[in-house]
Amino acid sequence: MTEVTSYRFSFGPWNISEGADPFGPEVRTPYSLIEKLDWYRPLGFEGVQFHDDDVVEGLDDLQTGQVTRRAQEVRQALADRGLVAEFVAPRLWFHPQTIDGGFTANAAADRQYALDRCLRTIDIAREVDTRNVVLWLAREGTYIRESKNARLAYQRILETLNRMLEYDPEVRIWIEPKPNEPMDHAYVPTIGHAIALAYQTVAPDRVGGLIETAHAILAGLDPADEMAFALAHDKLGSVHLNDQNGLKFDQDKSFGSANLRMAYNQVRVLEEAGYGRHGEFIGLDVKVMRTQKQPGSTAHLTNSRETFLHLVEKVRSVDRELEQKLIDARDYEALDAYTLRHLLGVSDGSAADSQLPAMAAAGK
Ligand code: XUL
Ligand code: MN
Repeated sequence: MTEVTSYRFSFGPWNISEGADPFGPEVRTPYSLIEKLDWYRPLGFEGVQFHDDDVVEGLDDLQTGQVTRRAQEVRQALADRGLVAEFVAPRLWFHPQTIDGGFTANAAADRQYALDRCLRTIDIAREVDTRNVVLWLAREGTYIRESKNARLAYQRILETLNRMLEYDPEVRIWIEPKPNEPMDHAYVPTIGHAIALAYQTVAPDRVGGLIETAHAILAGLDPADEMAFALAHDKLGSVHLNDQNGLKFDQDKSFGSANLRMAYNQVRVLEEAGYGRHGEFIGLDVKVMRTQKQPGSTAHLTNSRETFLHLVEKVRSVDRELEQKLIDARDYEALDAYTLRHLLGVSDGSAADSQLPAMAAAGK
């Protein structure tokens, strides 16, 4: 009998947000971290994704002992609620010393700040009981290419990865690629870049990727194929499922909201690869619409989770024999029509529902 994956879900506290955008202020009042943690289980989530300062607010101004104590409080708050920390990510884009980037900043002192901050992130991760650190390389890029030496930049990113891996022999690093925003052009724009870097490090087995749907679309790529590439290398640490309507600002729409078929294919790739069977999470990096009123602050999370689960059912109920027949007959038009009908729920999956498979079988 084939094993059935029982999926576990995660999100980050930043996914319950107040609606500020570059053109307007907050439209909802904030919830505390503890209020947010109280919601995870009732909403169907078990994993918490953190930025380092989600765990320890203002950590740059604190002594090591204070950071440790605060992280331990959060660890207890997770345990009290039956939650686990999935990963911690250094927020390397807010501090004045990250204006020109972190690992690739032109000033040596700024690069040192970024490395020190990442080592602190590792300490925090271990305190909240996870080995996983995510690197979204927000400002590792340029507004104008003449401002940095790109070859040197990649070497500096590699050097920092190595320093992190050496600092803690247990830590795992998942690079979250994104091609742009806030930078014009970012280094490490795709999972291919991330995995090439992983193989170059001193500990390739401990470096992988986290793929976000919207980021792949912004790179002009198919998120399902990006995930498949990482899975083929056994390097998909986690995912940030969401959606994105074309090439514009990073939208973090609810999963499936812009392109249901693309969402289906992401679920299909994950399900077919057995993703999730070793505890990997289905992470959702979604943002509620600015128009949503206070009580609807978490609707995007439950909606995305439900959409994912409905799509799992779609993947599991596909008529694989029919698909194979159509593939063998090279009748991809019929395969396309069958897929759409299946997603629309207007077919029970049998060939009798459509003339197209019959025509394919007859070689017409
Ligand atoms: C940015 C983004 C981040 C990372 C975590 O676009 O997706 O929230 O997921 O740092
Ligand atoms: Mn993300």
